[in-house]
Amino acid sequence: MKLSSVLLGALLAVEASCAATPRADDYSQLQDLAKQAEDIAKAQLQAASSKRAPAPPGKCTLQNLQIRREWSTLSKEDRKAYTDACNCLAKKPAKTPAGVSSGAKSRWDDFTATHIAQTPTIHFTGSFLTWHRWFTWNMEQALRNECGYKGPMPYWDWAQTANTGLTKHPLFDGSAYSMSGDGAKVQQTGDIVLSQPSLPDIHLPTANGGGCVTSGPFKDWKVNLGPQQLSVPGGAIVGPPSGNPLDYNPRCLKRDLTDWVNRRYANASSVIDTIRRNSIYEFQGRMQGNLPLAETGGQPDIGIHGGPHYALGGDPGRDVGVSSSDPAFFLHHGMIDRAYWIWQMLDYYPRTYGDNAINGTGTFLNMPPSAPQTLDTVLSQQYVTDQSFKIRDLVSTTAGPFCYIYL
Ligand SMILES: *[C@@H]1O[C@H](CO)[C@@H](O)[C@H](O)[C@H]1NC(C)=O
Ligand SMILES: *[C@@H]1O[C@H](CO)[C@@H](O)[C@H](O)[C@H]1NC(C)=O
Ligand SMILES: [Cu+2]
Repeated sequence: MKLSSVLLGALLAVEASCAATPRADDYSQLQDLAKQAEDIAKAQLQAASSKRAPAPPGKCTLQNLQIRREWSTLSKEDRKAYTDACNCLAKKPAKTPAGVSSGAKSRWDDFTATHIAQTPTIHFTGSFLTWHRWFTWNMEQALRNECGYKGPMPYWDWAQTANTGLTKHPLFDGSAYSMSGDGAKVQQTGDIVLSQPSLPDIHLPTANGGGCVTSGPFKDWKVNLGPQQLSVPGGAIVGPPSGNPLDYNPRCLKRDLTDWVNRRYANASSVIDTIRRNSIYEFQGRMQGNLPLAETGGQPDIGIHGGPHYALGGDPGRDVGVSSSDPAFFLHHGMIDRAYWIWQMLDYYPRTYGDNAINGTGTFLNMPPSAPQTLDTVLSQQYVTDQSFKIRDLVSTTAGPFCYIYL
């Protein structure tokens, strides 16, 4: 308590001194906030260990803390090790019973089947941030424990790709050290149209891809499940051919890397504007693009969560439930989790365990209406893992099962 108020005081002093000096651009503001978050997290771990009590087994310390890093800062070898592990996991047998999902053929598909099945109870709910934090961590653990990957989950910094252009960035340049690049150019006619109750429709342009990914580590990747609700050019929404998104429907990975969408919804200012929101309601609402228009400057928005999903484009990029079948999903959710972590660290206790820690019910936009979720709500990710956790155990990146921060 005492420590955090000292840190908060220091933080406010930093902010005050910033206001007096010329204003840094939004990207460097974002890096400054990340640095503050890092310092606060490390000071907390330092304080916890300075009691000199032997740490209980499994406890997060400065010694075993993992640091998650942005893709382009990894060595080529480390990038290759990551994509090799993804391809390995896509060859391991599924744990999901065929009676639950006949299309789940691999361990990777266990993740997507879980994400599809739970889509109505993990998006626009109280659990959105913690569920996806744990999901991303479960992928990191599967890559490490089942496929020999040694590093932490990398992340996609959309504020960078908004500047460089997606295909110009090492993440999506299509090389052997990327997450593969754009899809082949196919004819796409009409916009992508997104609808939400009580908000105007949003029209997104298409770009220069739309077809199968042609180079890099994932050129032979298979999307086995879905579509569930795939937005296609012209405004239609396409469902599964069999009627069940968990059925087997193998197809290539399609992308339509769309700089316009990345720049419009997930540039550095969008990230800053999200992190500067005070309440969890505004923070996660700004992130998912479901705040009332009065709170988004009169323009409907899809937020820093929706923006990069639709900037990936294609199939499954434009399909909420199946989106985790594009390997880039987990790097996107790494950055979502990084924004959540930075936001939490800037006012740690209230935003982690206190009255600003959770807001929302257990159903998509509260449809159908359901009870508010709390820190005692239990989350499951069967058949990704047999473990289940209370949300309370998933709110800190340095407690519960977790021990990581971001650079
Ligand atoms: C960057 O993000 C801000 C805030 O979301 C938005 O208003 C602005 O239009 C975006 N910039 C571009 C170039 O689209
Ligand atoms: C979330 O916060 C908003 C704004 O404070 C509030 O109106 C709403 O009732 C809260 N939702 C739940 C489920 O508590
Ligand atoms: Cu999701």
